[in-house]
Amino acid sequence: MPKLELEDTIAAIATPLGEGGISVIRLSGPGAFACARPFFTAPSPTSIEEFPANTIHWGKIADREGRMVDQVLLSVFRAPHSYTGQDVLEVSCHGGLAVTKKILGLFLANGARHAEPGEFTRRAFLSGKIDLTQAEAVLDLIHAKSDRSLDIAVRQLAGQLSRRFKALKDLILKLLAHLEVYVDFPEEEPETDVNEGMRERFSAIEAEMRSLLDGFGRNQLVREGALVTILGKPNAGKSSLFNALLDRDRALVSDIPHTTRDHLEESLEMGGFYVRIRDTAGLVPVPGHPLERLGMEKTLQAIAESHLVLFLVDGSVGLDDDDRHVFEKIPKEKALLVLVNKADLPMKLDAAGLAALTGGTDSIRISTRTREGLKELERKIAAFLEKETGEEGEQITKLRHKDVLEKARDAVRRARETFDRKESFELVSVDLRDAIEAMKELTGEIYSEDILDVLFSEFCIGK
Ligand SMILES: Nc1nc2c(ncn2[C@@H]2O[C@H](COP(=O)(O)OP(=O)(O)O)[C@@H](O)[C@H]2O)c(=O)[nH]1
Ligand SMILES: [Mg+2]
Repeated sequence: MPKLELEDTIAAIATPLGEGGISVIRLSGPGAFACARPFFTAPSPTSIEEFPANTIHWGKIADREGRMVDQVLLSVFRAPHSYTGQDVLEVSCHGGLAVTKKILGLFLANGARHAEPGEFTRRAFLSGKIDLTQAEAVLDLIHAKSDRSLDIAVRQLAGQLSRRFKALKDLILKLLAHLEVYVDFPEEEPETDVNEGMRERFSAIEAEMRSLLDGFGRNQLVREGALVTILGKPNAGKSSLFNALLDRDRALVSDIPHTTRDHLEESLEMGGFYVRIRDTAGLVPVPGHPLERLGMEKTLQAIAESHLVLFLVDGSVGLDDDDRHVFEKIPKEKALLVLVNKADLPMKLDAAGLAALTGGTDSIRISTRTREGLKELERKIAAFLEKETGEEGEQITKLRHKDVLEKARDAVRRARETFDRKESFELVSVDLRDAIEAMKELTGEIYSEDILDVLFSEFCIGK
């Protein structure tokens, strides 16, 4: 049934719509060459249908009436050696809106259908060029906002995560094969060491599933960004720090307390990580203005959501009850960095008092004015994220992976429990087969149209 989807020829603009150096219009399908032929002329007399695979040709695109549209480069790919696994043509024209749309229009008027979002990648999947986790990696690669995310997407696209899934599936298959020997010969009572061997296989499978599932939260941190919140009493310099980290004047800074009412959030890259940094309204024991109270509620919410809190104190004044009040609002288990700001001014802060308040947490001296200590702060934030996300192996990246893997895990658990109760191996193998089915869903060996529709609807047109 899905093969039908591959029978027509699709076309789309593959570059962002707007003005730029070049734009690319992509054609894929059995009719790609026939579709472009009437419009493209090259200086050589060869017809485009004879152009060899993996070649690029300079030429002109003209409409049916022979009016020149643009000078272009035509890239030629032939099935199965193309992105989609089909015949593919890519026209690189000058990057203007009118010219790009005009060329697409010519193709659409000559038999091509406008591609759906992600349809080129969907075809790559349907023709077996990539599996489902690799298709998902294409999207992650496009959306990657930091070196870290990019790295994960590239490895997943290269098939590393799929290999880990396949290895896990093989472990389950082997266990099943082992069991079935005894299903076929029920009179053979397994020896104790055989039982022991099977128990070990169960543990290995369950451990691998746990490890994959554990990676999900860490990976989310890498992809969606770590939330880092700046906290401190009014006038500590939170907004100044926010601006200094962003390297621009994003938040209003003034020596009037409570200048910041709402919290602001901006993202930046720090040590290869995608970080969402938040400036907050100062917390005071007794809010004066109603807006102040609202601002503080938002600050409390920001603390709860944060992965890391930057507790900022003003070193040019002594530690006071306002600082203590702010510190009390930080839950004990929150990851924390203590910053002493305004290091460019004479220090009045009592270091021992600060250490007593923060339970001996090391502090970093900074000045948002001279930028002293900011590099060290960025290093510390990156080191924290390094530790949180871990370096090891491939990780699952999608909610879909997590859901399907949990389904497989539950099936394996049921199988193991049946096995432990010494019930018939036939019952054990029923659950193991369910686990294998779930593993096949993970890589897309089995899939439904609905799953593909959801996955590819997130893509842009032309990808
Ligand atoms: N000397 C000095 N003044 C600073 C520094 N950081 C902030 N300030 C000043 O402290 C005041 C309060 O800053 P602001 O960022 O609005 O504080 P917030 O209320 O915590 O957001 C402003 O007048 C800033 O110019 C610093 O590192 N050194
Ligand atoms: Mg502020």
